[in-house]
Amino acid sequence: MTGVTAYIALGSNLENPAVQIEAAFGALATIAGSRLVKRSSLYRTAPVGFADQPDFINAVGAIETVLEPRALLDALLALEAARGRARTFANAPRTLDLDVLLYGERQINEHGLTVPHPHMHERAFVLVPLAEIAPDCVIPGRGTVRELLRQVDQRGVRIDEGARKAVNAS
Ligand code: PH2
Ligand code: MG
Ligand code: MG
Repeated sequence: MTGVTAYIALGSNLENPAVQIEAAFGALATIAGSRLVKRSSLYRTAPVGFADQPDFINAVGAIETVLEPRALLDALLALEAARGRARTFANAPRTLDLDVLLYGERQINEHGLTVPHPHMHERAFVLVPLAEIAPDCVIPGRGTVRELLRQVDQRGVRIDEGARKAVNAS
């Protein structure tokens, strides 16, 4: 299959986040016309934006896909809904968030679909796991992941050994 490489951010801070993220990697691998080609470790991260909520588990996956960006987004939203994602307010706690970070080098500005993800270059909880699997990847209009990572505060983002154990035990 020849397709485009897209990077997906995974996040959860409700209902056993590490299990949610592991299940989400499994689900990403089942999206039609797509295959999961890389996945980062699981990271435990302090909440950004709305602070009064549990820590997150975050990770990043790379898929190769023949789906157009809108069809990919729809598939991700369906996976979120299947995990019981409720949309209440911006940055609210969630069982599963799946965001399109990058779709090749395309820049897209459509309703509900902005690629590159408009905040990815400033969020350590995205850049740290992305750098683990694709440090030389270019964020169009911004620079390489490696360069951008140097400019963010990485405190509050760490590999979660506890999460790994929780997943193995389940
Ligand atoms: N997602 C947000 C807002 N804040 N903070 C962390 N640590 N991890 C996230 O995934 C996250 C967040 C909006 O999607
Ligand atoms: Mg989202
Ligand atoms: Mg998000």
